[in-house]
Amino acid sequence: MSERVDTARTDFSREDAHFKSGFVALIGRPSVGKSSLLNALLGNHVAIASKVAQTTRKRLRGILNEEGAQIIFVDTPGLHKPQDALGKNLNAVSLFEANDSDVILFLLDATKEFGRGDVWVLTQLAKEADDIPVDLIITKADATSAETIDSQIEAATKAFADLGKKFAATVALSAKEHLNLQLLIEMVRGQLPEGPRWFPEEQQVDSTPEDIATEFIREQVLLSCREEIPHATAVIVNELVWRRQGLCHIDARVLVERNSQKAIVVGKNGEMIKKIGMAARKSLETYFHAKIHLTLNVDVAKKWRDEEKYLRQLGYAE
Ligand SMILES: Nc1nc2c(ncn2[C@@H]2O[C@H](COP(=O)(O)OP(=O)(O)OP(=O)(O)O)[C@@H](O)[C@H]2O)c(=O)[nH]1
Ligand SMILES: [Mg+2]
Repeated sequence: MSERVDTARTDFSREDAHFKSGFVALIGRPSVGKSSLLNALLGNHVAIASKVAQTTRKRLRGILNEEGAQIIFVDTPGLHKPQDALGKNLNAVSLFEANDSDVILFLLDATKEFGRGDVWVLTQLAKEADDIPVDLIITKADATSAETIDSQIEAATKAFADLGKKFAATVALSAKEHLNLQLLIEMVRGQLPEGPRWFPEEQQVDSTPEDIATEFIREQVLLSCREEIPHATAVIVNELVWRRQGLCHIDARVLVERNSQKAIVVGKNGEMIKKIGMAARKSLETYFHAKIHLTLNVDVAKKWRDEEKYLRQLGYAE
């Protein structure tokens, strides 16, 4: 709770005696659709989403203001079997956020059979966040049948019951088709305690402009490159300066782990990095409503995923 008071709480006055507010953690295995759901709930592209597992590497708070309530949805990294120090840190972030929330949404992909990874996540929740209500959220309902959704609900409910727990509520939804999102908002609102407005009404996320730039550049690497490149890539923003109103200069470094990866990200005659830069600039211009001047360099940082020094510099370590 101390961190929340330091960084987020800006207005301690209650709007009225019955104002509702709280933190709602989006928890689940990689690629279940946590970040896509956050974007759909906020109606804006704030969190990066891709087919690659472990797209999200940092907590991201998205703030939804409703009449008489403020709901803070917290996007988290997918819980998975870690392969390196980065993976261990990502899991720790997700479990910390689950523990620090008022409501947990356990997201289950309707298109992937309920499995051991999901049971592991539920076990962690039963252990680490024992006293917090957990809702079952079936995602990607647009991409499967009603029967499959029912069997997913049945499997997850049984697995949670085997741990002596019960979901507080269940919703099947689609971020892609905006199906049942309002239902989710109403349901969560009913589960929140009375509390203050934690963030000013005009604030939509708790990320800095540098965080947004880092992520939007990394998103384009994930969308443009395959195989091991997405996992081996990190981005550092060296400089973000507003030259004047409506014109921002961003200088950033794309880190990869090997020379061979650098050759792929740079591409023949620099074509790949040019494509990545152009696409990132476009999405940053949409987000910031400004003209963006972006310079990108690609550097090799050997084994950065296991190097405490890099993990700290990238904000992936405690
Ligand atoms: N059909 C369909 N696809 C979806 C939906 N939501 C997300 N996806 C797809 O699922 C993939 C993973 O989505 P993300 O939102 O990045 O998943 P995540 O849970 O945040 O993944 P990590 O950050 O890696 O843990 C992407 O290719 C999305 O386009 C949905 O409602 N319907
Ligand atoms: Mg994500």
